[in-house]
Amino acid sequence: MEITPNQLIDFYTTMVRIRKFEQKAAEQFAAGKLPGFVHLYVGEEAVATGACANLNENDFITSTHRGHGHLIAKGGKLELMMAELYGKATGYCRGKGGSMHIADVDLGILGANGIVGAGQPISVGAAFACKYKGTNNVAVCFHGDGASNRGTFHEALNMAAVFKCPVVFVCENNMYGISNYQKNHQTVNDIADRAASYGIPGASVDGNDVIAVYEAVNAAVDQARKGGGPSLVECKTWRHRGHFEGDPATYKDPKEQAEWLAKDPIPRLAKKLIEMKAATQADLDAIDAKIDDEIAKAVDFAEKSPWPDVSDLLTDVVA
Ligand SMILES: Cc1ncc(C[n+]2csc(CCOP(=O)(O)OP(=O)(O)O)c2C)c(N)n1
Ligand SMILES: [Mg+2]
Repeated sequence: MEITPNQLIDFYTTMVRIRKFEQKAAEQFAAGKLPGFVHLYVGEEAVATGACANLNENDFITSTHRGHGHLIAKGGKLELMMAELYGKATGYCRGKGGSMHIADVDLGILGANGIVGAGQPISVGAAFACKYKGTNNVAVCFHGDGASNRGTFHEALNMAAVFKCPVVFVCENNMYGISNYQKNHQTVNDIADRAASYGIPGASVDGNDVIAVYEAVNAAVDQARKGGGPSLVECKTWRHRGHFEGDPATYKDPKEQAEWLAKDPIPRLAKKLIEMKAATQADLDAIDAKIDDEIAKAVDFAEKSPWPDVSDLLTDVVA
C-alpha cells in the first residue's frame, strides 16, 4: 500500500491540530477558564490520526475520557468543542456535558465517555447495525490499556468475534491507567495477545509512528469491510502530561519520560517529510500558522458565546 506525500501532510496537519488544541486547553484550564475536568491527549496524536485516516463520515468511532484527539481526527468542529470545554451554550452539549461527553452523531462520533470501557460495547452495537443494515461501514473503538482490563472489553470482543461485527478495537497503550504502570495492572506485555482469546487478529504497533498506526488499522478496517470481522490493534504510546490537568505525574520515571519525549510523533513525521522532500520547513511552518489561526478562532468563539440560560437547566437532561 502506497501512502502519498499529500496523505502524510494531512497526517501532519491533523496531529498539529490536535496538539495545539490540547496545548490551548491546558493553558485555558490553568487560567481557570474551563470549569470541568480535562484529560489531554498530548503525545498520543498519531493513534487517533492514523486510525481515523481510514474512516469516512459514515463510519463510527467511540471515544474515551481522553477524547479530544479522536473527535478532531474524525472531523469534530473545534469551535463547538472549545465552547463545550468553556461550558458555553454554543458547545456540542450546550455547555452541560464538558470534555467527557462530546458527541457528533452526524459525523459518526458516538461520544467521549467518562466511564472507562463504556465505548467497547457501544462500538459493537454500531458495528452490528452496519452489518445488519448491509452497509459496508465500520466502527473503531478507542480505549486505553486500563480499559482492556474491564469486563466490557471481554464481552465486547467476544460478541464482536461471534457475530463477525465490523469493528476495530484500537487500544491506546499509553503505559498507565491513572498512576498505575501497565506492568503493575496486567501481566501481558502486549495487549494485542489478548485477541487470541477471541480468535481474532491482534497486532501491536509503535503508536508514535502515524504510518505504522495507519497501516495496521488499514488492514483491520479492510478485513472488517469485507465481512471478515473484528481485530484488535494495540498502539504503544505515551501521554506527555498528567492523567488529568492538575496531576503532577510524580509517579513517572523522568528517564522514561525523556525517552518517550524523544519519540514525539509530530517532530518525527516532520523530519520524515523534510527528508523525503514532501515538504520544506517553510511549508510546515505555514501549516502550524494556519492551525494557530483555527485555534484562536475556536477560543474567540467560545469566549464570545453566552452561558446557558438558567431556564435551560433541566432541558436535555435525563433523570
Ligand atoms: C468504570 C470506571 N472505573 C474507573 C474510573 C476512573 N478512571 C478514570 S480514567 C481511569 C484510567 C483509565 O486508564 P486507561 O484506560 O489506560 O486510559 P488513559 O487514561 O490512560 O487514556 C480510571 C480508572 C472510571 N472513570 N470508570
Ligand atoms: Mg492508559
